[in-house]
Amino acid sequence: MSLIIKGGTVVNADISKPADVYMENGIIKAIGENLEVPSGAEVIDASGQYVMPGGIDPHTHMQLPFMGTVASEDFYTGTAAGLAGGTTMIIDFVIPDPEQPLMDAYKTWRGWAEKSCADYSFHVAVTWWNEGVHKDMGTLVREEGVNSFKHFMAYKNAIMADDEIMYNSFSRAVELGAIVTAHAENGELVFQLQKKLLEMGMTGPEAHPLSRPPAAEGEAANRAIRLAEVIGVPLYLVHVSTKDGLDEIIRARLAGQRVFGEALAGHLLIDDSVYRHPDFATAAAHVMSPPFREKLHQDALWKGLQSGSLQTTATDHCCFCADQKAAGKDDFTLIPNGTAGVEDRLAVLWTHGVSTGRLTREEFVAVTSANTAKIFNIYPRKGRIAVGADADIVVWDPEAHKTISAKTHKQNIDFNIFEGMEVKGLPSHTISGGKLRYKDGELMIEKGDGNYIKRPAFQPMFSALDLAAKAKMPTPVKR
Ligand code: DUC
Ligand code: ZN
Ligand code: ZN
Repeated sequence: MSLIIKGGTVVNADISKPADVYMENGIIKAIGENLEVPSGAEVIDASGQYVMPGGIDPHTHMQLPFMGTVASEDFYTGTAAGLAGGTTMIIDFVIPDPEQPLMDAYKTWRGWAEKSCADYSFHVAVTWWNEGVHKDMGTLVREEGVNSFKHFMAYKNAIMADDEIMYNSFSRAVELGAIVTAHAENGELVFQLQKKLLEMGMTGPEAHPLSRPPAAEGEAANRAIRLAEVIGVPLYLVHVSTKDGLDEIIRARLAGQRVFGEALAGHLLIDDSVYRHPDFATAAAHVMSPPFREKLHQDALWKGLQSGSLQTTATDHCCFCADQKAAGKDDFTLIPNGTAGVEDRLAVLWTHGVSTGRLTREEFVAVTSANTAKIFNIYPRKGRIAVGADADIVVWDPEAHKTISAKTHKQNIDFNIFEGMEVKGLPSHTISGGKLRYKDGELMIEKGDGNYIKRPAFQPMFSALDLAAKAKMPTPVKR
């Protein structure tokens, strides 16, 4: 199976140049101007278009069992919607129930994901702690290609990781050469504020952002960062939604700490007024955590991306339809948290990032694929158009435009948070594993086309505690 893209401009995170790209059996074999068309190769004309690494969405939740229901988008429909938007890989989350062995949950998610039609990988959440979790983390890193572990600092009485769990898990991650990630919100504060708001009679979605103030993110971001600092583990903060969280990242990075931050397309573009919409269904459709914020935070997040203080973009794609959201009609804390976006991320970031001059084309590639591939250790196999890399490519037509709508999107959800948004710049073709999977509105996919991507561990590091012990810990006073 061979394919050649002719006449486009190849855009990588560091450089752009006019070049044809030839691929065979899923791997890029040649890049150069005026390549000859090998006999039998399928030809894609990319004149006037950009040839970029396929998007990697490092934060999705396909068919997640959550808050008493199951996300409506499964691994097949979700990866298909991603391909339609130029995204060729997702990193989803295995989320064990407390007391469930990590390996059991991991095998369950692997089974669900077999129907994916684009490549996928998994972060694994640490929601509880015992010796078995310690052992399973080792198996996941050494045998299964998992190099990142997630910690939910919110969702008290469910999946929340307290400081003790984080201490144990962060310390184990250092030994294994893994990176830790965190959903940074102070779960106790959120829990107490939810109770208080309900007692005050505030039962509607307008109470959702009030129960999760920016300070709750700032505090948790700082706590995760400080734990990671002492333990000496690299940390990736998912869905940074506030200036408060971003400021903690900036401070830590200036101090030399390996801390990374992710921005969601939704947080960059939607503000908290959506929760005050008079129609319950519309307001509830926007309920996700952390919530959409006041505009000042959007400005900060854009600046964070522009300056490199935030490195990646994602969606937290987690779909619940109106009938599922209705579970919280009389109590906002029961509205399943989640919104969609895997199909729209690239188009909205191009439109509001590149077309506005906030990001260059190369920076767009950095924040939509290359940086994620680097942080999660699959670069340059993914996130780069290079000889030897996987042939996961989006051919991007900067002139194509559309109006985003739930009526026409491919995502399996009855609502789109970007409804009515005009976007200019869309994929004309998406190639995944060297095969054309999407062309001008049509998907050419089958269940199981995608592969599980192992992510190797980083060089295991000594923990800061070990180093401190060797270097500077005082010897006990003898009496
Ligand atoms: N936030 C959401 O909105 N949904 C899933 C999990 C999360 O942290
Ligand atoms: Zn989260
Ligand atoms: Zn999430």
